[in-house]
Amino acid sequence: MICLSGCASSKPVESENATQSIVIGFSQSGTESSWRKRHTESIRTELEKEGYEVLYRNGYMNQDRQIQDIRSFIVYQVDAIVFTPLQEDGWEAILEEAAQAGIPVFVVDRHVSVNDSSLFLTHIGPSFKAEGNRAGLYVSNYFRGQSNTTINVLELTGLDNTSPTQLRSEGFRETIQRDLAQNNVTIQVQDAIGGDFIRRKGKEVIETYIKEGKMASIDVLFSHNDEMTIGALEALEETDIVPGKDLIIVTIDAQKEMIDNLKKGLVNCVVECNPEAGVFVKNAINRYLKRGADAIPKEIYVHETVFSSDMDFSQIPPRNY
Ligand code: GZL
Repeated sequence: MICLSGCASSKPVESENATQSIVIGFSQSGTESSWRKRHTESIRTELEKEGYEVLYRNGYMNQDRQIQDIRSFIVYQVDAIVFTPLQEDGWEAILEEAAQAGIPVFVVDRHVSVNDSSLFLTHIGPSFKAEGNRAGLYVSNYFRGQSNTTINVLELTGLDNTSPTQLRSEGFRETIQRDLAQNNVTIQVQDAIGGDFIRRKGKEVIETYIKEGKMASIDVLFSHNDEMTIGALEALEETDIVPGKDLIIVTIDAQKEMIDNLKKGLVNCVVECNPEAGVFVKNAINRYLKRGADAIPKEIYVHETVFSSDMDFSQIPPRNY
């Protein structure tokens, strides 16, 4: 049996050279973060190790370009399409073209919003809502010992119209107020401002917030990804705010640079978003080729965890991104 949980998979039953003829079209959304670059490398490496030919296209964070890339895979008559959508909507037409051509689509990382879910075979990726839950639980636990106070959160959100942004926000709001009512502690999101998952925009948002004299009232920064957090830390260097102490910082991805910041005490909690999707994608494609579409679940979650300043840092696995 081929696992779908990231374990090594057996090669398809056919002869070794059977996979030589298999061509996979891989449309990636962009290269905006170290996380995204590792995500790309993980998928390409695992599929090529399996003997598949991978046609890789970078969408440069442009949906029209991604649609053109997918159309080129259809014209080329690839055997399968691996697709990491930039945003949630606007994919119905091109996915119908792939379905008409009889080409299975494996959606990886962010979700697509389509009326007909048969237009893609499966979604392989993180549980973004769980990531938000973990961030919120850290914050509610951090302030558990306090009473009769209000904690203000500034949320630095990712790209609009994407499932990580939507679900991380939902998950965070679900858990920030956990078990605090009895101590009369209120944790509230004072502002949620978009930084598009990009370092430069994360820095600009915090610089503006500082200029407007609002940063002093903020107790917690919840940032949807490490790139924006790095930008925020750069902006804070121009103030007397001590990150990790005056300002509690919770961030998502767990890029190496951010784990280093955790160890230095510059941030307090780093929620892992696992970019190592390659093995999961490879196993799902192998299973499809060997046993058909019915053998593939609609959702395949990648495993991930959370790191914080009060843990034994030697337990943090090396970061490949
Ligand atoms: C989440 C992924 C996000 C990362 C960011 O799976 O879509 O996009 O958290 C990246 O680093 O930009």
